[in-house]
Amino acid sequence: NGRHPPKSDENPIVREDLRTGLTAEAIKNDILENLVYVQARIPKIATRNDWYMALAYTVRDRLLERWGMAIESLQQSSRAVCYLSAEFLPGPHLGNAILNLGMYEQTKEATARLGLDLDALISHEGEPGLGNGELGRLAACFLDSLATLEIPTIGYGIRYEFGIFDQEIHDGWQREVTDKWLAFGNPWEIVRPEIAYYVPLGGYTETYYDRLGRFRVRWVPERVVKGIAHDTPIPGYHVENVALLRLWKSEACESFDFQAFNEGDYYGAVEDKVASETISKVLYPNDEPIPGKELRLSQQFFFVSCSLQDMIRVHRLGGGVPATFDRRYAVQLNDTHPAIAVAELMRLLVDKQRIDWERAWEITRNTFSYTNHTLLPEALEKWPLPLFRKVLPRHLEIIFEINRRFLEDVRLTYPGDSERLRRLSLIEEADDRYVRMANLAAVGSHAINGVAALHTDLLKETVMRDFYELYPERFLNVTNGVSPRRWMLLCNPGMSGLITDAVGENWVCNSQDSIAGLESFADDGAFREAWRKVKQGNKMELARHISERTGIVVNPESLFDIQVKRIHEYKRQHLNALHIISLYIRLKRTPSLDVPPRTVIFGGKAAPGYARAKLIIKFINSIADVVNIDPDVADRLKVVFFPDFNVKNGQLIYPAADLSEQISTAGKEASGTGNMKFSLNGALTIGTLDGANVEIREAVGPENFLVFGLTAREVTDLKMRGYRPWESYEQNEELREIIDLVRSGFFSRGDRDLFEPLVNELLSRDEYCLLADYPSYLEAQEKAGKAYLVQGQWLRMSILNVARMGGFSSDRSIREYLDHIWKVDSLKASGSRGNGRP
Ligand code: GL9
Repeated sequence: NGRHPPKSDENPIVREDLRTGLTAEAIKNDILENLVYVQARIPKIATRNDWYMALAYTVRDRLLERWGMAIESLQQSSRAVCYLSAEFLPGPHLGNAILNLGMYEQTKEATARLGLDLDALISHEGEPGLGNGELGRLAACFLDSLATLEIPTIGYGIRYEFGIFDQEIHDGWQREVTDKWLAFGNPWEIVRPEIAYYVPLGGYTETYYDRLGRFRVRWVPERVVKGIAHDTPIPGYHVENVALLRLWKSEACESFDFQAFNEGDYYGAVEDKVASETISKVLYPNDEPIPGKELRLSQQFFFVSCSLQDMIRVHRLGGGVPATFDRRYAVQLNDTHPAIAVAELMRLLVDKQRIDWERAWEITRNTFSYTNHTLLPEALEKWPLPLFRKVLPRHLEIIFEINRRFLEDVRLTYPGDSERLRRLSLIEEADDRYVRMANLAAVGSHAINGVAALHTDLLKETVMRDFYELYPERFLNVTNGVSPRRWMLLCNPGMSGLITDAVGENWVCNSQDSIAGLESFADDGAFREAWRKVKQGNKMELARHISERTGIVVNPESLFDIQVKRIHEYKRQHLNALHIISLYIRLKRTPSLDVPPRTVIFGGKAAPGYARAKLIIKFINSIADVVNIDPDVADRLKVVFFPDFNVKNGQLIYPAADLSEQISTAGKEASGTGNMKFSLNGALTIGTLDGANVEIREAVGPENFLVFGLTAREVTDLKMRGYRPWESYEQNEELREIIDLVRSGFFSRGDRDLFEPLVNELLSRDEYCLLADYPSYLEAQEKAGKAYLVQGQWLRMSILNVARMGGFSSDRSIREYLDHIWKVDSLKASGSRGNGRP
């Protein structure tokens, strides 16, 4: 089927051999072999997990040869991309790898010959939850695109033993359950004990004179841990290239302190081992204040130091010297989490490689670029100075020196402007002193970007305004994107098939130009009908899972109105909930109401320490409990909270949506990528002019997008004037009725106190302007309902959404990073950029 055309004979790899061939027979034989020789099972007693593992190893076998080649080209390439991120959310690997390798049909045949169902094996796989949400998922989409565009790439991160918690719902409340993604082993990773680095922590610094009589500083750490590489290949789509995901696990340098052991202190002897392993033990859930968490700072430094040492080693293997480090690597800082890299590279170059400060600083700035992912003030990382000094005494000195030189320049640019100096400083000097990581990242990078046009504008106007005025040439926007492989081809085979039939298969890699060809089918009756059937099938599949997971039976003919994302007040799941109550009241009061039946579906985790977000989950489930059993609205309104939203569940949910809820307070959501996944899968968006919604609306056309609410500017103005939310309550009769109903205990079995914290916030402060946006939200919802009743028109809008979403492919984002920031060539290009000098 042309999925994986064999390359010409210059390709040194012969893939069609007995062991790793791509014929059904070769695949079948390898599965059997792996079952016996890796999984140690015979077919007769093999469980589904055994077969899954055998198949995973079979696919991995086919990845490894490509990987060997990729490593080689990485060492030979002129410049490589290193993506430093504390979070990666790759999702299940098996289905994606099979698609990207172009071996789906053959594998289906091979498993069938063994009496196995391929799709069941694919859905058996769990996922590495090594991230909180979109920031980690974006990193995974970027690796997919980098591999597909044949860019030499390493993603560096942490191999958390426990990723993001699993979410269970009990009595409507979220319960966190420890994630055990490694419990059955991980067939996708390869441990590389020989690739290990020492990472110092704590202690103090001292000065000395070296053999040449030069004045030097050395760091005498309190302890040293070892980081060990765990590698996972990330295949590109229908190319030989794979990206390398290299995650660091921490271990003790010596598992045993033999001196302590010999003195009879057995427990003391293993103490160091335990403390060392703690560093990569667990992912921090975000949305909770982090300052003061020494372990978090240690994690950040740990993975950054291992990664930079690794880059230096690989560079040296290729014959490079430290002074040309910046020509070899473009290193992206994914938010401020890896920002300590700026000081660490300076330390490695100055203290270890003995390069002079000015030259080291030039190399550092040429190497790094920084992406900001949020404007929320509570997410801007800063570390209390005493804590920072305790963990990283040498880095504090280096940061002081960077700051001294930096502020000297600022003083020359803005003589006498001490206020500005105070704001730009890497050190916050309030009652307590802090190290400001965003400032460190900004000073140490040659490029700074936001993740959607509006976000980048606001970044320049607000949190990074002083830096923008100082270095306007460093700022640019790169709007996020999502991989059309995972978020269409893999998760929505029905719709993918229709698209390919209509425009050919080029859209998978070249979405922007190719998928636009769908437009001409928007008015084609037969095509619309096929489109409807596919969506309907996806909805039935989701309905089946909903009933399995929650016991709630939903009507697949109803409008699937879906909001899935982390639970946060700024994302306003409770605004959606207010609309449900309004619809409920209207339906009870006017049974003849001309609205389509609706199923409102939620999914998302709340940070364990974020009480109000957890209360929002309880609020949604409490409304569901009342609505779902009320015979007056049976079959017309259902509410579902789908537990444990993650990548795997997302692959089931996005393709089944009719309406996508993107309703954050304008100015708060940096970009959003869920908004893209929904629209790409044929859902209409109801949304505010926030983040990438603005650009999605422009792309799909305002007539195919349901916009509502205040703009970012209007929100700011409203707050400046003095926002009085209780006036909305007093003036809007329906809103008053809804809020009074909640307060009466109607949704909480008579308990009037349960939701008081939510209601109180809305009436007194309403930080996120729910009540201000309520009337226009309701209006947009009414419009959505009416539009859904005219099925032909709705299908037309759905098709046009997909046809016009090609620009939101992560391939487009990555091309922009490559052209404007990284200046790295594709392995397939002849390469005019040559040595990639930035
Ligand atoms: C986020 C933003 O909130 C999103 O709007 C954005 O799409 C992503 C990726 O750029 O980054 N920033 C951030 O801290 N998170 C984001 O999702 N948080 C999580 O990952 C939970």
